Amino acid sequence: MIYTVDPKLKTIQEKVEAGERLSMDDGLLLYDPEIPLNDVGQLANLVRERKSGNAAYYNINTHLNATNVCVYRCVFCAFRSDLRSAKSYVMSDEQILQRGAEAVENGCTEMHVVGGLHHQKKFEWYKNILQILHDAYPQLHLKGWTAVELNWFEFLTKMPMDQILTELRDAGLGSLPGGGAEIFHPEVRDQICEHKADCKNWIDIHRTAHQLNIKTNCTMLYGHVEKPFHRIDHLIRLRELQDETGGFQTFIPLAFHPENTGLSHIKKPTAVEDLRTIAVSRLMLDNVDHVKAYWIMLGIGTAQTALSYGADDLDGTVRHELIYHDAGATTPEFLSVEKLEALIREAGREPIERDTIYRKIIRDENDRMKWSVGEEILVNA
Ligand code: V47
Repeated sequence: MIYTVDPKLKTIQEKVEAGERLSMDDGLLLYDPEIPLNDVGQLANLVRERKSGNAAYYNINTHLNATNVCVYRCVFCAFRSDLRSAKSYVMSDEQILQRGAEAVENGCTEMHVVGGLHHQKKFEWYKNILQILHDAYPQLHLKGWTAVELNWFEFLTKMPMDQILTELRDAGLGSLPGGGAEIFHPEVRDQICEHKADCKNWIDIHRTAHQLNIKTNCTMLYGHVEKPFHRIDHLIRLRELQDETGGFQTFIPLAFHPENTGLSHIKKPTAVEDLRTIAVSRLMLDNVDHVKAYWIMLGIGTAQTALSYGADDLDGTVRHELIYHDAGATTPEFLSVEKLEALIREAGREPIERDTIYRKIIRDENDRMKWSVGEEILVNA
């Protein structure tokens, strides 16, 4: 049920109610500051509840960034390091396995594995990270390597992308995270990360993954030098690939955090901007099932509110997150399941634990994972 919205939104409201697709102009109007945020939010909430009802998803997960050394110097990134900087690190296989052990001990179902493009590491080093983790802890879903890393592996190996992805899948890769998308439009991309994978590379890599039946996520980094036009253009490009393949599971709008970056003069987006971007994304990406309010980045209060502005997922319990914390995020390093569920309930939603590919997890009385609805999965003994 929608209350009265601004008369300028009448056509958009009719389209949303009829399940019709929104255009570039519609997207730009939704970003007009004169259009009340709550009106945009109500429309997004309609779509959100149509897709997910009252459910709000989360998972039990952890991050692994095996190195911060990176050949690229994206101006928005506070995490990367030069090869010889005092800040640089490379984890050993033992340290990586230790993280796997810790993840399993904490009941994690997912490890989010990304990092820098190390000047001296070969494709085999990256593949081996998945292999050793998968061999030791097959119950952990490895969501690993963004399209930017995959594009780097293509450069290193000269192998075709389907072969790279097949080798990684054989080693233990479960799905791809959505990072590295930033803003596709070259007017912006050339200013913030001119050397790395461009829009065509990013889209082609995700298309290849989808063709191999590997699910992926997608993201947009907003709140730096881009304008609303670039954001809507970005969302439309994602929507077009999704029409073709249906392989995106969730969209994650990522708010720029300026501290310790080459853009530290820019102010972090406000909660109002965050909520509007989540709502506009939900409305534009009519063919993507889920929109994540990544609490690490948004802060807990905004993430809770976002569950009524289009988002239906908070990401996870999260441990060892570095990309946002290096860039000034003040959110906790970790949230327990009890805390996450309480936050979701407080926001008026029903918490649902999911695995990485959005199967509902059922646990037994000893908290051991028994089932993902739809398909039996490993018992987390
Ligand atoms: O690609 C880097 C962004 C991304 C900053 O797939 C920054 O489930 C803000 O993609 N301020 C990596 N953003 C994180 C990411 C992600 C996160 C959570 C879940 C998933 C998923 C994916 O973080 C990068 C870049 O867009 N980023 N530096 C910064 N200073």
